[in-house]
Amino acid sequence: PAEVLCLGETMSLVAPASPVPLEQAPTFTLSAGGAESNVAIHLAALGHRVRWASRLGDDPLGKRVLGTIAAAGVDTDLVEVYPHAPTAVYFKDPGPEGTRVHYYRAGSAASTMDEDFLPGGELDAPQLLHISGITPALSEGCDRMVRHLLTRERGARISFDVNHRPALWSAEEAGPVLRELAQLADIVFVGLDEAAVLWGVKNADEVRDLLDGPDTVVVKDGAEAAYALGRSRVVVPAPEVEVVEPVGAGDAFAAGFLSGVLRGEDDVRCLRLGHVLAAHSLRSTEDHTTPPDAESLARWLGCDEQQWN
Ligand code: KDG
Repeated sequence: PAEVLCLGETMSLVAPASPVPLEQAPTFTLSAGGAESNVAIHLAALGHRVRWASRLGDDPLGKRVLGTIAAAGVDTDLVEVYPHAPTAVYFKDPGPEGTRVHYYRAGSAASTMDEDFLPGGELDAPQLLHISGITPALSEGCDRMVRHLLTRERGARISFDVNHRPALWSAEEAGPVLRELAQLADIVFVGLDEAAVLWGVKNADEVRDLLDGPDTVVVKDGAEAAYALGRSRVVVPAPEVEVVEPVGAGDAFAAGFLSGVLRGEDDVRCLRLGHVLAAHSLRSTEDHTTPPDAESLARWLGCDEQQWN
């Protein structure tokens, strides 16, 4: 049985082969991009048994997405192919101010999911169910599905990455909804910059005051540090990284942290694993890359963060 079930939309991802703006880029790669399936792919690469569930269109892009995720070692048995709506597409547009994304996802197959998606038992097997704040922004049905998952009686702990996507909904609209949903989860990931925009908070402790429901709140303060605020309060500084392209690093961080949770590591080592995977992802234009091998992971985990840079 899978240890983790990740649930959410995955799109076909068109990205410039080198980090230049979409308008000028001469060549592109076509891959699969979705926050939750990115987490699944990282976890599979780290040796975990992981499943991804979603809906895809009955089209070549959907087949390609499915093939990519399955080839990464993720169980895709629960993925539904839906004949009445297409697989979504998005483009990455790297620029001097960071990477912008352009979505072609309204009315996609995944946006038709609702509270009847994945009945009963299928959700109970995993130790962790990983979902994100992208899903409730996709449609009313998807919003109901997420609420249903968070409020039903459950065996699995729920990991919720806040993942505010401004291209889908404004901070005014998203703020109260994402706070309400995050309060119902067990482990929450949120960027400090994102929390500042959504909720007007200034530091990690203020995030924790606002989110007192989950047993662990992980606050990522960009290139500075990450905090795990639970029964204890732990801070681990981030390693120095030369950033090639940032999209997808949050998913890598979540996967690293969750891998630590599954291995029964303490919060410090969970945060370190998060940083190591995020650093790896920041150096690539792809959403997911091969993670560091077991030997370098052990080396990172074993050394004190003062020695990181
Ligand atoms: O975290 C990366 C994701 O944002 C990206 O792969 C696409 O899932 C995605 C989204 O909805 O933005």
